[in-house]
Amino acid sequence: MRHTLRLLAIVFLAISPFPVSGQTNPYELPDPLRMEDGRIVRTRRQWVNERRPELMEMFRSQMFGREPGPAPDLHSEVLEESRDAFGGLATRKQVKISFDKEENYYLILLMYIPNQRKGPVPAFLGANFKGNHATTDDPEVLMPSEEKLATYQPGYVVPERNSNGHRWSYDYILRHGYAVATFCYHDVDPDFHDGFRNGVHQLMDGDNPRDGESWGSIAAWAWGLSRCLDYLDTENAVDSKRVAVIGHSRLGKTALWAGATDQRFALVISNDSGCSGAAIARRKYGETVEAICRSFPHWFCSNYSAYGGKEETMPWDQHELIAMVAPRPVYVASASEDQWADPVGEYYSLVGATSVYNLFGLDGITDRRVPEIESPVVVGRMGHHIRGGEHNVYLYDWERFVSFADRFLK
Ligand code: GTR
Repeated sequence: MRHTLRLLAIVFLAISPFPVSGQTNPYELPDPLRMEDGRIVRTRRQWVNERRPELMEMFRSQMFGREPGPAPDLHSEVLEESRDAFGGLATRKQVKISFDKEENYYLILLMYIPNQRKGPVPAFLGANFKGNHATTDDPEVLMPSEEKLATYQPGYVVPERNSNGHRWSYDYILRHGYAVATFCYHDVDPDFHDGFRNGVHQLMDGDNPRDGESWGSIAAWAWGLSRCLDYLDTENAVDSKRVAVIGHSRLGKTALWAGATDQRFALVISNDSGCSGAAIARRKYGETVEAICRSFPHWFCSNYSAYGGKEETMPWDQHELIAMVAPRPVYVASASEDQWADPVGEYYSLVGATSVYNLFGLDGITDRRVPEIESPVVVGRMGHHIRGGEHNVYLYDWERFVSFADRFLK
């Protein structure tokens, strides 16, 4: 009887209208606290030792694939450093982080560290789409080298300087006392499907045959974020215990997976991550599992495509990816016109993860009425907003991320 009532309530809530569009079919979310054998998780210990590993195994084997261990020979070289960035506001540091001894595999990390600081500062770390030089008008930022470009997609056209500058509010972040670090995601794994011959797959897998659980590109980018954190651990000006991992869109999915696989990240932010990120798959609203696997098969392990059109058979849903961040702070941001990413479904992931935060004695978001546009919500260690406008990252988003991080990383 109790079960029937709960089911009716879920069905009713799933089909009720909300201020941001996104009506969908009835569905029932898997209970993050229910073990595969039916037992209900009642203690943090059970979550940490039993249920979380079970879910991680699910995400690894069915969705992102199994990421390898650390890089065989991680080392770094400072290519350029200056205290004069942005008129003296920050120190700019451009570091080559190599994964192997021969330096065949590396990324270039662009870092800005506020000059006004008393000790190590907290930081935001996120991959970028178009290259470090495209995140700013700072003319000293290195362009991608010919050697690197040769590994990118054939015909790749180098974006102009500052062409994605609006997404990186460096000035604002630095003035609020945070360092910020970014690298181009193609450096780790070029974003095109060549059968995993390129990028770090080749380095870490060699000629090992791939199977349904082999890691895809999102797992590779997340692995790259972890390697940057390895490096930040050696960087005195940054406190590697206070690093927020952040990403937009496919890199928002990546940030969530990095936050799940690497619990050293102190805070996790997904911006417009949508399908296979924060959005509930069972809603099948906007981008679906089938659509994403058709367009971007290389982002995932090949087992994932079996759930296309059959989301209700998934033994998990995306609220459990959010739950994997618990008890650390998590922020999910959406944009009102970004219906492809399903803002309503992104919000419901937070609601769905709350029971896990509760287990840690923390509050979470429980209100099923989706907040109005630009009415940010913070409950316990969960934050959320829907910016008015398109799929993108703007200063408005960074203002929210910084104010959320101020609560936990300062
Ligand atoms: C879209 C894709 C989304 C999102 C986006 C992006 O084409 O359908 O899942 O990741 O790309 O990364 O910009």
